[in-house]
Amino acid sequence: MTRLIAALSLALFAGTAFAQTAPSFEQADADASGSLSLEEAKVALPTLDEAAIVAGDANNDGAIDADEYALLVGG
Ligand SMILES: [Ca+2]
Ligand SMILES: [Ca+2]
Repeated sequence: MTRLIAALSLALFAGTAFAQTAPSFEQADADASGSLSLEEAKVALPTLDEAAIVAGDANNDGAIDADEYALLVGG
């Protein structure tokens, strides 16, 4: 019974995390610079840690552009 409850809690938690909608790229780009700084990306995607965001910077320019953001949000 305890295991069932644990499994249900986990399923509920995963469902909640999955249901969270990420802000649009425009909303995430707080200073409207056309790209997201690491700080902007961290605010927009609080479920991702810094390493995940840095990994999402596919072209390594230190910022998350719209395409990179879409991949981060989608993946
Ligand atoms: Ca920005
Ligand atoms: Ca980039």
